Amino acid sequence: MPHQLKEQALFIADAHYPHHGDMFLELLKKIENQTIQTPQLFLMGDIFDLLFGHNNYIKTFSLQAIERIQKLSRSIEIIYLEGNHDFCLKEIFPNVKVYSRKEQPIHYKLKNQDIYLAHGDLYQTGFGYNLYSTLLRNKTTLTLLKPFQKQIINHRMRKLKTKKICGDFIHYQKRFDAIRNHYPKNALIIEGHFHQAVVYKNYISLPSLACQGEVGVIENAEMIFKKL
Ligand SMILES: [Mn+2]
Repeated sequence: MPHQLKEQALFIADAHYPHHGDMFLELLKKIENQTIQTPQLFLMGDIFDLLFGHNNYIKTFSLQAIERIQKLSRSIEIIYLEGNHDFCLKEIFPNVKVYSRKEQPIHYKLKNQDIYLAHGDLYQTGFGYNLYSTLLRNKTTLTLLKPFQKQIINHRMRKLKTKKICGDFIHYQKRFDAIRNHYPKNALIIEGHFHQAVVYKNYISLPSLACQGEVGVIENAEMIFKKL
């Protein structure tokens, strides 16, 4: 039985924390002090610009946000779909329902409507990308890389900090149609990853918190985008 999406469910996608501002941290604070009330928080991937498990050094860049999610996950339901920048998260967030790329998409219902959720990098990515993500999201690889971790992570974080991640995705129709082909025609697909904040046929490309500064919210059984 698929789970139900709840009224006022909140979808945060592509915050790319700790770069691109403090909006993600502010949102977590507001949820914690109940300025924003939600029964169900979906973290749709690339919430962190770089975070993975089995490594303590990478956590030092995002400690405040990590601790807030850990704390919040003891009081509300948090579902975390790993992205291409944040993975192997189960050991970091034991009380969060974490879904790796391999475990996506996840099937939900919104009343009678079938909903499929994924970060957005499941299909149409190519062999190289698939191999790269399988290798990188592997405990052994992460352990082997440990002696070089500071250099690799510092270098990566420096690059990511200045990377331009916002912009219009030209010809997104073709890509979104290709993704849509993997799903039942009458289902609704909700993904992040593309930073577009558009609804195209039955495909919802969520806003990126880093780019549009918006989140998705379920109101009257429909997904709307808004600033909080
Ligand atoms: Mn992504």
